[in-house]
Amino acid sequence: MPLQETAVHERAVLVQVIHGRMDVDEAADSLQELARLADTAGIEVVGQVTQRRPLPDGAYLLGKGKLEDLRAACVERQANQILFDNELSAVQAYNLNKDLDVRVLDRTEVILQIFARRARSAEAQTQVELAQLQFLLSRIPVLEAQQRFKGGIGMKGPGESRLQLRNAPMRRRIAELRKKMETIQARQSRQRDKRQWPVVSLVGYTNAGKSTLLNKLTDADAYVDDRLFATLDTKTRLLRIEARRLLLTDTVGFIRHLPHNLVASFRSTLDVAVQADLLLLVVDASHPRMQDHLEVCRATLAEIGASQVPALLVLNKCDLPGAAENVTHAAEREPLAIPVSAHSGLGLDTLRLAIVEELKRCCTLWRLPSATSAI
Ligand SMILES: Nc1nc2c(ncn2[C@@H]2O[C@H](COP(=O)(O)OP(=O)(O)OP(=O)(O)O)[C@@H](O)[C@H]2O)c(=O)[nH]1
Ligand SMILES: [Mg+2]
Repeated sequence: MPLQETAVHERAVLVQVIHGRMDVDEAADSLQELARLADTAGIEVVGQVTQRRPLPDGAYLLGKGKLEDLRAACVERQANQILFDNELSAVQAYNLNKDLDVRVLDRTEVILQIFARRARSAEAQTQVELAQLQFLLSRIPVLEAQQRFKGGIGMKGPGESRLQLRNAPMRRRIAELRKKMETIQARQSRQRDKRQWPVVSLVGYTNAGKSTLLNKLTDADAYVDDRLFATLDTKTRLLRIEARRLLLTDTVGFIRHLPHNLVASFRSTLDVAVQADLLLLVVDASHPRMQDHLEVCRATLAEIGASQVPALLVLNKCDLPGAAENVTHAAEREPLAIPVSAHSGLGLDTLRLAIVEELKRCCTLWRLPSATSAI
């Protein structure tokens, strides 16, 4: 469901600067992804401006000429927002917002906006608020530097102390939220220690079909949508295989350039993956950039400390025509990958068997009698 809460109709021009050794095809896919993120955020995309340059401009990211093109495109298309696919530095964001008449956001801010509007549980809301405050704090040095300049070089000007006073409640709130998250994490960890059944976590790129797989395997009713970041609140369901039980958990999807603040703030949600006995790493096999998605997932798993958790690679959406080529290529590089279709049910029996084999091998809980006892 798109985010309909926005009162003003939001119309955006997308911007991307391709520089250095950036892969052109991956950049094109990333821009398409930004358009989908905008759609999820309820923002209509009305145009796009791209530029190739050896190095990004330190002050504006774009060159001066392109900046004027962008200004003209906004007027012509009646855009009230500009969304940059590149991450903006605090200085670039400040300059662009000051010089252009419309609101300027980068990819990180668009993702944060989606998370802020979609988070439903208290836990997800706390995590999002923490990420937002940390993001805001990262943008403040420029304002501080300006105030310092006004107060005199090398001196503590009145502006700086005003800003510090303004920051103080923000820092206090961050400390409060961190404490709250620590309490939640400690509670979750105690619950996990008491668990009787192995935990298998569905992880993977956003829109790969994790929630659909959870629903199909366990008769659950997790929210499924052809939009990015449909799931922000994790769901756990009991899965029975061969008269044994395990817990299957859905998680937040990964995406390229996932903001680090968000990863850090979503620690308690992502810990479901770190603490799992087995991961089902799900990718959309029908996507032309499947291999990039897989690399992003593995890098994110490493970032959250889950790269040592045993994992089965699941190639989903094999019912779609685009999947055949990816599956053939993957078979060479990843011989243990399991092609499935959560829609048609293809490959799900193989997946169940593979889960059992892997748990037998790596999970002591699976061998305990409790895994078969009555609920
Ligand atoms: N054709 C096809 N579509 C699928 C399959 N599995 C899921 N989908 C579709 O892919 C879209 C995304 O599915 P979700 O289950 O919401 O994906 P997700 O990985 O949970 O996505 P996020 O929660 O956003 O990270 C939906 O439109 C699903 O109907 C499949 O096997 N085949
Ligand atoms: Mg989902």
